[in-house]
Amino acid sequence: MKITRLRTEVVHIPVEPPILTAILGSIRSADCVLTFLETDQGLVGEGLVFSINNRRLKAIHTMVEQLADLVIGLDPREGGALNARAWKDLNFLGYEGVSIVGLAAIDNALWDLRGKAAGLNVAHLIGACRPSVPTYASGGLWLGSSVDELQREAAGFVAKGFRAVKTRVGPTEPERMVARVAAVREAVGPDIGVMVDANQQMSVKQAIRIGRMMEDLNLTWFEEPVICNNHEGEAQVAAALDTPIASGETVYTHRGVLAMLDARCADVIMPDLQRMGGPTEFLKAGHLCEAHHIPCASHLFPEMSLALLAALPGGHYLEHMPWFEPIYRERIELDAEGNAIVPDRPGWGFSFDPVAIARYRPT
Ligand code: SMN
Ligand code: MG
Repeated sequence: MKITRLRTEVVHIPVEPPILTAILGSIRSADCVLTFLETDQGLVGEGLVFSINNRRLKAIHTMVEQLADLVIGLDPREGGALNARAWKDLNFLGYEGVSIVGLAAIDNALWDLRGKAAGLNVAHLIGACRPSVPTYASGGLWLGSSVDELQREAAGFVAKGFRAVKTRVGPTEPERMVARVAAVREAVGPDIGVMVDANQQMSVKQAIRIGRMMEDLNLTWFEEPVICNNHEGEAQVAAALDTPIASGETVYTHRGVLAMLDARCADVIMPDLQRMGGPTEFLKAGHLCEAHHIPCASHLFPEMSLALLAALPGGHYLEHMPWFEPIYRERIELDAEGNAIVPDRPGWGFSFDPVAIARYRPT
């Protein structure tokens, strides 16, 4: 089998109502470059990368298309050759940013194709460690919600079957911030996991102070307390608190994860599939985490990350963010314990819906 063509589609998926975040302000849309790898046997591999509010999407789109020559002519059974070629090719531009996001789009589609060619879900192609993966509801509990709304939303997630939820903390005085998190804990009770994401907005001292104020809330983790490139600062926060520190969504490739592990700056690492550069690198990062006894969670892209976390011995929580749901035919399903079930469908097991693509195509 040979890959004969790389095709892309752009979709503009509204996030409604818009979300307020500490780092990016208002989020109004998730804009994706969908990537299709066509073959001489009729099989098609699918992957996506995205940007928020359509920022720099053209640059990403162009990069994906510019990298097509790395994959055209490749036999999907020799998919590992993509990364070998990409490291040489991207040496000139660098191993972060748009070049790696472009690679991710292609590697995402290539792994889907490998699974489809074998008739196996990607998790089963690799060799799954478990049939389902713990997950948390992440598409809610934003900064714009009142305390009442936070409590209603949190209880709603539990009613839907989630056993963990993530809330965000933003630029308010510490007492108010902690009261909002305490309200979420109160709404879900003691048996549900609660994560808190600070989106890099605190100083080391603030993070330690606020982290200490939250210790009694029994959080599953406190995420990205300080700016993402301050691994030393993250390490100080991690050392000062009993609450686990999660970080990693903003670093690139397994090299970025390795630097975090070396710095001992997080108790949980949560690689982002597109910043990793696709599944090949995500898995490498996951194995490095295991070697360092650090659980590996995921950031966004639940429809693809699910298979990868299921296949990692140290696989941890899947972030359930519903932003991309509208363009998939299938939905992630939860089992009775609130874990996301690995589908018994080939490739990612989640496929793009052509009707939805047409609906969300920018005009
Ligand atoms: C997040 C992700 C994407 C946009 C805004 C915030 C957040 C998360 O850091 O972890 O979901
Ligand atoms: Mg985060």
